[in-house]
Amino acid sequence: MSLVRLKDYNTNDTIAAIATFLSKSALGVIKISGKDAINIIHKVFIPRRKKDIRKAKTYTLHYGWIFNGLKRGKKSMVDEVLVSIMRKPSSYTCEDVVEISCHGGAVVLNKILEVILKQGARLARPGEFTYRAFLNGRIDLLQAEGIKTIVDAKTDKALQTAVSQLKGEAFEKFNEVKEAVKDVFLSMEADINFPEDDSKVELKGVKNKIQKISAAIKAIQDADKESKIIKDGLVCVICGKTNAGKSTLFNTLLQEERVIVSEVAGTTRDAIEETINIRGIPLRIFDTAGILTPENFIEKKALEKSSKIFSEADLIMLVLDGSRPMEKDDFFLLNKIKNLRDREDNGRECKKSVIVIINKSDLAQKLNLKNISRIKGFKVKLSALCKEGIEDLEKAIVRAAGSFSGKKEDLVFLNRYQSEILKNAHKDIREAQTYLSEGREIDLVNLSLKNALDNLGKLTGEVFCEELLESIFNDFCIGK
Ligand SMILES: Nc1nc2c(ncn2[C@@H]2O[C@H](COP(=O)(O)OP(=O)(O)OP(=O)(O)O)[C@@H](O)[C@H]2O)c(=O)[nH]1
Ligand SMILES: [Mg+2]
Repeated sequence: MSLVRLKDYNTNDTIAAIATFLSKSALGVIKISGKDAINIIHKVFIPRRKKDIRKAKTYTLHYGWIFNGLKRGKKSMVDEVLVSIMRKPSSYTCEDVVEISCHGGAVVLNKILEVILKQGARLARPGEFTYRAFLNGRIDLLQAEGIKTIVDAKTDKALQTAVSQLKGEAFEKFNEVKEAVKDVFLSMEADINFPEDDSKVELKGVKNKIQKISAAIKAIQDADKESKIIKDGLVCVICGKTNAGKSTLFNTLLQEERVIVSEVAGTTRDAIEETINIRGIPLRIFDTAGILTPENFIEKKALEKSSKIFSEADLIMLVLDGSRPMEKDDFFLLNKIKNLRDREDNGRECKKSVIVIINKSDLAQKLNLKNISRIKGFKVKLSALCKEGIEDLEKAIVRAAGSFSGKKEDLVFLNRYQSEILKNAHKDIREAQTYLSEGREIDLVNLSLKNALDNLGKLTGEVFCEELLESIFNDFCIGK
């Protein structure tokens, strides 16, 4: 979809769009919003009871026919419909809104839309209805993001969180932080302007307040990260040496023969992604190549790909072959995971969960479990081939994901741009902290606080930011 610029969202005209899927379905809905919405429907609608639709009260339903708007007659009829009238300001957009419920199907929907456009409505751009709701003050930007998430929700949990965001809870959270920053900023400002005043700001108190603000922003950032997992899925990589049974496990989890499995070492070359829902947690699961010492170009590429996914994954599932003693490649991967963990302990890496899987439990076991005792993480014995022990793995996945999935009331959905702005606000606050601890001029501290205020204001919608608006509304579908 091409990028829509904010200037294209003219708010003076009347917009229309198909709001439902363009496929064979029982019902379809077309929305019209704007000052001419009711006039337009009047020109193309024949109510069964010969009432004037222009006089219809708000929140009323009208049965009748859409015709082509030219000549009334049997041939010009397009569809039998129900028209709902919602007058401003109590509508989705706060403007006059008309919704036409017609029969589903691409032809009829397109035909009705065409008739409406001919009467002077303009085809709505992505998210334009919601954009008008925002401009007219009915929703804030965080609620807009919440609406988008409701539409995109893949799991119950994502839906619940998005709904609470829609109720304005996220806005409250950001507003609280912003007010706290404003408080400190104003007290310092007063101190700069009236230095002779007795009420000199007490620096220790200020430091404490800023510390609290920093922690509050950090908490929202953590919640944002968790929410992204709930929304987009936990990125999970299946790694292990060749022939460990990675692809077999991948297929078993997917419950289909998605990838090729064979006793030839190096069967899987590419990284293959699928999304599955394990007990309510969406997993973006990757099967990767087991090759660790590439001998040709393809194998080199395969290794590069699996390494990249390994580094980006939230959850690592290391598959070991229980029917064989540990080998060089197993040790290599175990060490890689251990190093990662050590870096995490030093706070230099973001947290990853690890599940060590001892596969082929149906065969005689030759793997020395001592070798994996030093790895922190869940350990599961299973047979991917015989589908035994898969329940235990699922339980481990849920527990591993548990370290991500916080309480739903703490979560918040932000788009990438919003996350970036929040990150900048945090940077500003940390800068203010540094200046304070270095005993720098109050002016300098306040400059950082001012920047933080600006960034937080963008998130609450108080500060106009074109790029942010575009980033939100561009991602909407047309008709929302
Ligand atoms: N007995 C037994 N054999 C298994 C099990 N899991 C996998 N295998 C066999 O092990 C061989 C390798 O399995 P794959 O799933 O292709 O292994 P992989 O780890 O994906 O291997 P590469 O793609 O080459 O890295 C196949 O012959 C599988 O049938 C298991 O639980 N028990
Ligand atoms: Mg494979």
